[in-house]
Amino acid sequence: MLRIREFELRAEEQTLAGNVVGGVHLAIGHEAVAVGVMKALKSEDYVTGPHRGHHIVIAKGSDMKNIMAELMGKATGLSGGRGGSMHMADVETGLLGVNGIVGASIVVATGAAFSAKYLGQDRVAAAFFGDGGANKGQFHESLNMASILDLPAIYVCENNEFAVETAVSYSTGVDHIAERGSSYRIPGIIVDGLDVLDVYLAAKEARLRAVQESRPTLIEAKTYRFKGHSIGDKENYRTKEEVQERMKSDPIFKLKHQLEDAGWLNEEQWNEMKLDVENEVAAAVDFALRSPLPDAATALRHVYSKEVF
Ligand SMILES: Cc1ncc(C[n+]2csc(CCOP(=O)(O)OP(=O)(O)O)c2C)c(N)n1
Repeated sequence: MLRIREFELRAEEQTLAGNVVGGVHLAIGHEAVAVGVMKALKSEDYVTGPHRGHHIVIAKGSDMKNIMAELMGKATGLSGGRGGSMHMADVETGLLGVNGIVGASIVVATGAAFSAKYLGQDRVAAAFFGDGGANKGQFHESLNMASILDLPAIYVCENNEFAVETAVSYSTGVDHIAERGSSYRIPGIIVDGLDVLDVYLAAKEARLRAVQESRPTLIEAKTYRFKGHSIGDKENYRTKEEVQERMKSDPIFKLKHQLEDAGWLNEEQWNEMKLDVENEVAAAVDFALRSPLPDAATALRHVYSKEVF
């Protein structure tokens, strides 16, 4: 979670310095959701995510150097510098892509779960998406399909209370998105998305259900977006005081205190860990800044599945 937090802070800095191309949506406040779910998954499991996805890509195991380079549109980026912050994929780690199209992550993971079942593979597919994504047709179509076909899928809604400027209480016809699981005979589980252990336990149970019963699960992780929708958001739809208040539930400090109370972490170890993380992310920024842009002659590559140029 510290690695994600540090990455996001440096990504924000690099964006404001003009070194990043395209829109950037920070996941500060979402760290526990990605880490809790990924800890419960196996490395061979498939994962998809939405436009706000750096935390998912990092937690699934991609190298931060390539993630930062992708943000800067560099040839060494995870998607060769062509996708940017919102379109990263890493076949090596099972990340089938974060996606700028709201709702798209849900259908891709449903297809991946179908493939795993069809091929008789012992793997599951998890889709991350926001509360806004849960109001798209793809969400309902996917949950219905996963239910009738008994797919090993895990649907993880990161409910951060807003879709751009629209509050979930205004846009959503249920009190809890998890309730929607019952429309499709899918268990809908609410977890504290600011508590990594709560997320982990629910995800572990969901993976067991997927593997042993080939049945899907809907997890609604209640979290909060500590930064604007994207960098540059004026945040006129909420007050600074509200954000300050909610930041008291920072998931990283919650875990830090739990570890300290258990006697498993002291100040020295904490500082050492922070320093390691700062060095790792500084090296990623340096790598990205020094990397070349893609060769213009390759601009039309990857446009078609068959190389035609
Ligand atoms: C199909 C589609 N419609 C609209 C948009 C514009 N858009 C980008 S992010 C976003 C809100 C998404 O909200 P949510 O799913 O709650 O995720 P969050 O940004 O809160 O993480 C919208 C409407 C889009 N990218 N794709």
